[in-house]
Amino acid sequence: MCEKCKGNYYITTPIYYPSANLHIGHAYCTVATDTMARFKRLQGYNVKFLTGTDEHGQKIEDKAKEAGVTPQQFVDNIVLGEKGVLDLWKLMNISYDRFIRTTDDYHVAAIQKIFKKMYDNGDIYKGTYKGKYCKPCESFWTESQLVNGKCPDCGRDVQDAEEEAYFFKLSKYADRVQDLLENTDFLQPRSRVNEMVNNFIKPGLEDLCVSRTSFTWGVPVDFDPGHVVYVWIDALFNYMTALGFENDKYDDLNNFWPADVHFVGKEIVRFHSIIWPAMLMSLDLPLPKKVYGHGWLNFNGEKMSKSRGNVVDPYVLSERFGVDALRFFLLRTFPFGSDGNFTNELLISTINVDLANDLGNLVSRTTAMSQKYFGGELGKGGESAELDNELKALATEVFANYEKQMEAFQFSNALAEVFRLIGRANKYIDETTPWILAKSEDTQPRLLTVMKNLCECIRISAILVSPMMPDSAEKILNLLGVPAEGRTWDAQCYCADSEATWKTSTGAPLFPRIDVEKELAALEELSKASQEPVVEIEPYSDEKVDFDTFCKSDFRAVKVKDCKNVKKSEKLLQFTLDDGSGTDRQILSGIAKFYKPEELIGKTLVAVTNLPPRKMMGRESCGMLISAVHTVNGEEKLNLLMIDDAIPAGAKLC
Ligand code: ME8
Repeated sequence: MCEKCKGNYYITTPIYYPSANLHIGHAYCTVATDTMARFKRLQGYNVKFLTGTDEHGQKIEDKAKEAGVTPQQFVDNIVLGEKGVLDLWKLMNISYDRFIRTTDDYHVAAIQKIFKKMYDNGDIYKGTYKGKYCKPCESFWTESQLVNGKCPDCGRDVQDAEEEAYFFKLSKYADRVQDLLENTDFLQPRSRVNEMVNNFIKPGLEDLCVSRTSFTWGVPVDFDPGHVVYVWIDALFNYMTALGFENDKYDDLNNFWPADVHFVGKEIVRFHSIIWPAMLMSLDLPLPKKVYGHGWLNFNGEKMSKSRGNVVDPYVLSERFGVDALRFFLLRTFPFGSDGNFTNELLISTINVDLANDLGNLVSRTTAMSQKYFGGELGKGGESAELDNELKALATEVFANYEKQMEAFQFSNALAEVFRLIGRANKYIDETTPWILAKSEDTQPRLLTVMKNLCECIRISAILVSPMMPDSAEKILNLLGVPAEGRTWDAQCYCADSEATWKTSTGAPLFPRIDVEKELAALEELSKASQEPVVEIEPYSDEKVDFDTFCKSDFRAVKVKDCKNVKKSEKLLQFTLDDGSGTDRQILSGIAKFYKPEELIGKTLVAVTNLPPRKMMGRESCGMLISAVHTVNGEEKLNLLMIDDAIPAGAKLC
């Protein structure tokens, strides 16, 4: 630990499955972890922020097979390829200190040693696995754990599984894990403790199957060929191998283990709060200080997935709104421990209200006035008033509350505090009316102090939002000309007295206001364009038609000699057709919505010619043209049946 540091701080995200479908929900946890890491660095901690990818397992093996590549090629492409995992974290400005891939050699070798150690100490033993397996979740379940016969985590079908396997003596640690959960702050938020104890521990913890033989894409058990280590054992130990546990690649265990916090999504709390501590207990290793189980982001009330279109694609969203605005939205809007409902309306209104109106306006009004009244140079001197003390007191209070909320991972509450100060500062402008103070020489000293107070409120707010919006905070501090020493955590004390000076400048609006209607329409279009179209066809008829009746229908090739719209009808087209008989045939068809008459002239179509003539809009129609009908995303589509022009008019179709 360096002398100036407050201490070491180790924080992790779950390591992601490199499937091609990373959406904004995946980015949520990593953005939150990044924010916490930046906050701790700001406070003066020596931070290690770990993220990475969880690359083994049957799911990956299957996907690679489908794609016709090796599993290693498959994961390499998704981790390192264009718009892959690494690109995404770059885009989202994720300041990780280390990135682990579970296919890294040092990790694989370490997992083999770890597995052997637990085998040697008797906590891993060989048996036969009989039960259910959920492939998408890579989870084993007993019959009693299933919900309506399906995987209790994802609700999908499970498969029967029976094979020789190694087991970890999870049951041996049930009491110790229960005690850890119930009697310490290990698992947060507290509501998750009951869920774990009541749903998993109290019904009886069974030993965990920790090896597989039915596929090969995993860490091989080196003392028993054919077995690969269960992917969750491999994945969970990443938190320690990335620090150098059982390998020489790194040497950070003494400084950073135990971890200060693992941030994880709620569906993987079970692995992190039951299996993970039990395995660490087996190896007599210190336990992480905390596991925090955050909620899920849903999209328009439904579980988020990339198949819902690219409106949940972080690339699309950050291109339209900016990375900082997106990061801010995720943290400001949804309490970290609960589920949240992501909607485009909410995203746009948060940007407009908080960022454009409140913060953006405060910065642009202040810097514009400082420029106008003082040429951007706020020198020494000034005149204070009672009102200033209120601002100062609020800034001090906000700072303390913010810190408390951040320590509890309550990012939305922490930001709400900052916006109390921003709102108060905007009101202070209205109360002090700088434009009136500017009119008289006598009120210049007061005007100077007002401007300095505003700059100070903005400086403090910018420091406090910097973990969430690093680039924007830097831009704001640059506009205020704040030197490096004024950007630190310790520079929080409110200082707008007569000695303070500022050199401000003006710039383009930081958060331009978004036209809600226009943007929503554009997003809707984008979403439609990116979604798999929903094609619907008419249901099949159960009613049978006898063969002889069907054969009576006279289908003929007909050539369009003329085609025109029928006056006063939006629907009808009037066709003059050559049907090979030497006399023109007239057919009316309600397809004007789908074709322009001139497009059809000369085409060879199919008509049923022996239907009784019908009158439509006073004109006779002798037959019916055949077309294909279906709907795409609820919209009716129609295509006339067009056949090869080489087929002569009148040819019978049978
Ligand atoms: O679980 N909202 O990987 P993963 C919020 N490899 N969080 C979401 C989300 C949403 N809509 N969708 C996904 C794994 N997540 C394992 C972890 S750790 C040793 C191994 C979160 O790629 C999810 O909750 O399926 C999880 O925390 C993370 O994204 C990675 O999910």
